[in-house]
Amino acid sequence: MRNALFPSLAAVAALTLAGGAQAHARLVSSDPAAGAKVSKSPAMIDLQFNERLEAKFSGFVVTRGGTSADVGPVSLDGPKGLMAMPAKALPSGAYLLHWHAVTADGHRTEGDVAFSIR
Ligand SMILES: [Cu+2]
Repeated sequence: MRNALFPSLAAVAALTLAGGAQAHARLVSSDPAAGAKVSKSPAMIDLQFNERLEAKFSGFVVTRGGTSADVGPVSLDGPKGLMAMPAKALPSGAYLLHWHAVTADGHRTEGDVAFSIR
């Protein structure tokens, strides 16, 4: 019994680890970049990931001082990217972008990008 059970559990664990590590979306780059101090409101906000995204379940919100900024709607920018335009020029200040991304395996990751406009 023990001999039969052990290999199958090990196989499941190995598959789970391998699949998860390969398929989780990780942020590769953003525009504005994390920590950037840009001189004027960006015309477009763009994020690029290492994996293909599920459009329906991926997106981001932008806030300034805890209040949501008028950015969006968010759409795909290629299979691995998300983009959105501010409805109008964003005022000076510190912004926090919070993204969430779901890949084909259904795994969800999320993170933040802080930037500021001078
Ligand atoms: Cu995954």
